[in-house]
Amino acid sequence: MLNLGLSRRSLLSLAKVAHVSSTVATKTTARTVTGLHLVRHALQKQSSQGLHSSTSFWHPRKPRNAHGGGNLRNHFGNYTRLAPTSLRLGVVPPDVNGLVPDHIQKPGYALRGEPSEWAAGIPINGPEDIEKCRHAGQLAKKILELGGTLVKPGVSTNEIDRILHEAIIANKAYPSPLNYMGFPKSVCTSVSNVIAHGIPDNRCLEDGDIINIDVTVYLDGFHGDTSATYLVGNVDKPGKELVERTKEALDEAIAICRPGVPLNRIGKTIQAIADRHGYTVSEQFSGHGIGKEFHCLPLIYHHDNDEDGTMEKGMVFTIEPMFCQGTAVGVQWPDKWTVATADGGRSAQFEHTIVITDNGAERLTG
Ligand SMILES: [Co+2]
Repeated sequence: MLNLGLSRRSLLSLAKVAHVSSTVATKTTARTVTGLHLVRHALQKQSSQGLHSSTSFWHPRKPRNAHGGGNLRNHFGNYTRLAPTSLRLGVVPPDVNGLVPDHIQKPGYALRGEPSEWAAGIPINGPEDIEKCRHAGQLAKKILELGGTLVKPGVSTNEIDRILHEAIIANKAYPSPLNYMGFPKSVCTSVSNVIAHGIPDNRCLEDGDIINIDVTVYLDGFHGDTSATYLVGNVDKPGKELVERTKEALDEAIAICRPGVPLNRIGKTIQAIADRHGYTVSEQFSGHGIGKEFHCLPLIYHHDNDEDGTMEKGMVFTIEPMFCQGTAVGVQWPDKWTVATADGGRSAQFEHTIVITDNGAERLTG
């Protein structure tokens, strides 16, 4: 779970989606305007310039909120689009002391919510640290699999969060997302048009949803991070294909990893698969180094990129591509966490933590 903000390329594709002239986007810098504000800004410009407005973009026919029920048919398929249920800004940070027993070893940010500064370089892990990453990774895998068994219509994402939280604690680990920069829950649950960082709530899963469950655990001083997208009941064909292709992209990307390979080969591999099948790749989130820290270098971009850096034995990082049906540009909800596609299309994600070995890569969460 690492939000990079909007890239310049994303801004340009947002302009395309909103049918706004590209001058609007080029005048707007990625760092000064985010998410929803950016969209509003673009649309104000758009109306003041009397340009054609896209109804499917900003006003999906009869927008329904997450609790409204009923399926919404649109050109991306047959599923319910989620929308914010509150305009309250931000979230209330969790009561970590009330939720996690004293005997559980907590990461440095757990009580204050502030992660530490990043180290300048990419950590190279020795055999002992890798073994600990493997333990954390294998627990994350087990918890995610438990999450998968809970996915069915009628189950709330709060319920999934509660059960996984208890299971993580029972295994003497800490749920890494809890109070990471104030995140209020123990796992992320991102449903249908939510790209990432969805917050578990009392919405019940519906037949036809897809849901990504993102699990990170902190065990014996090391984090392990994995996620998968599950089908809820009967999902339409475009939804199933989106999920399958995203998983395929992660598998293909892991398959090219070994010492000496440029890190940017990961993004090129993933982008090629997305292009072949007509999907877009989120550029707002990246994979990341992981180990003693939840997030560290290297950043792993999933889109076509020319960043520097070469894989070395002992590097531990995540690969976690997000494919989208329409635009990959996301807007952030008022909760300041949830990022959903700007056009309401669905997004799927899969993630593993891997370590670079002598002649390939091992899935620590596989
Ligand atoms: Co991650």
